[in-house]
Amino acid sequence: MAGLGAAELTAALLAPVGSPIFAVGALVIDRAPAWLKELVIALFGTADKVVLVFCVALGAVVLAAAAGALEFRRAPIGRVLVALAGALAVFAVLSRENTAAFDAMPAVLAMVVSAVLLTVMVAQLRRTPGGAEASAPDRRRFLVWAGASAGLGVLAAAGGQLISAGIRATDAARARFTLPAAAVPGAPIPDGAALDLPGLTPLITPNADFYRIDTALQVPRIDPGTWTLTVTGMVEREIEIDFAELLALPLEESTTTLACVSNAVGGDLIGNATWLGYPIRLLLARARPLAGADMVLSRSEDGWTAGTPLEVLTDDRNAILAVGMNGEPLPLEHGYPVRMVVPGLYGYVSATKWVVELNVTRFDRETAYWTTRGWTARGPVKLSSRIDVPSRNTDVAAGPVIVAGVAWSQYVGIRGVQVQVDDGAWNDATLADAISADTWRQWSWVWPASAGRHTLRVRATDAAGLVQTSVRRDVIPDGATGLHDIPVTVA
Ligand SMILES: Nc1nc2c(c(=O)[nH]1)N[C@H]1C(S)=C(S)[C@@H](COP(=O)(O)O)O[C@H]1N2
Ligand SMILES: [Mo]
Repeated sequence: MAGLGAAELTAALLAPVGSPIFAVGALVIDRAPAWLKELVIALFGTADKVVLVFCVALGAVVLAAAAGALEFRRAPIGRVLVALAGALAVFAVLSRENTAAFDAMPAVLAMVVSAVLLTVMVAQLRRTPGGAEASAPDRRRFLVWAGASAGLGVLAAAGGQLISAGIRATDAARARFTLPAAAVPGAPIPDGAALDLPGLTPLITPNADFYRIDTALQVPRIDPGTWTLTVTGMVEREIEIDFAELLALPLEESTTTLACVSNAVGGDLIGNATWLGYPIRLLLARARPLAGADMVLSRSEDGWTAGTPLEVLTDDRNAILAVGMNGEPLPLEHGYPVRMVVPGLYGYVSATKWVVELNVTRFDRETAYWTTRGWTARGPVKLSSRIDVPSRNTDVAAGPVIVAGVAWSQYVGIRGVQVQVDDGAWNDATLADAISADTWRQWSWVWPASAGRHTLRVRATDAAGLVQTSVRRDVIPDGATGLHDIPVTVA
């Protein structure tokens, strides 16, 4: 524990990417099978990262205890165990994107401190013949040593985390940066787009409430002064652009609903924001993609990748390199300084945060992060709808009851929403005004509720006339289908 604590402290001070706990956690994220990740997200939602860090730390405590017991019984097995754990941590750090030998220092330090403490403490315990049946004062001295080093370790680790959290929170560059005005303002949001019903998800999701899904245990901290984006691969002319150049381009505003492929029926891994950014199609036009190219593999600073169909990035939609989110610079967790936003595709194939490269290539040549892990290569968003009001399992009074929610089919748009009570007929809901085809649309319906237990069910129809399917399918491999229903008791 003291070893790990020392490591977290040095990591915070000298090599933020070298934190052994986070590096091992990241290794687990990259290597864990898809079903395990789905289970963890299903059980803990967006708290998945906290759970993972806790598990890795717990694993370290168990390992420390095992090392102590083994070292006492049969030296040097305990030290060998510590060395193996240290080697795993070093491997974990070095297998990350953008790490150097220096970043492995905290892990090496953890190993050395742990091994020394282990040797000293076991020697103490040995001083009395009989060991485990050591005299009371000796045992007390040992316990004090063990307790003190574990305590110091926890303190140092916590201190290390506080320091790096502080650095993150006070990211000076982001605080200093003011967003340029939009050269092309977004379509105005009609007054009638928001129903303002209690319990209904707000039309625009505040940044602080926006769902967050990524593989980054530690949020990448990119200095916008050194950020560049390159357009590489199958292009006539490779391009490099820095942050100042990007901000000087005519930026466009657009409101787009972003959804995660892991969003279950009725789930909340979806949010709607007004973004400010530069059209990717204009940047690609400058690079001039070669005939035969059909995919853009975007890469983030921490090595994550997404494969987006080239045609989606060159058609008329608002696929942008975003720098602003709801009037603010992108929050660190949502991709500061620059991310992609593409209407109509799930995030895993399009919404690369902390983006640094667009590699023009082919689907038969490259695979992206999630497509090597059981998800399909192309991920158009599926027509879907959700009931927000009344909330699940609430009791309502008989008589007129407002039922409301959201429906979405980004880039296509929503034409209708219907609600069913138990197995009755489908009733047309009233649609709120649309912002555009790229955003979710609110709806409501007044239910003449009769006493008893009922099930409310919703389905949407898209602008092309497609009716949402009732066939239930899991989120793997390309997004859930099925209708959202909720139980309601009418008193
Ligand atoms: N660099 C990076 N970008 C990423 C991801 C990631 O893991 N790393 N996850 C993607 C996924 S799966 C989704 S759904 C969206 C979520 O974006 P948000 O966290 O801003 O809501 O980001 C996408 N961009
Ligand atoms: Mo996602």
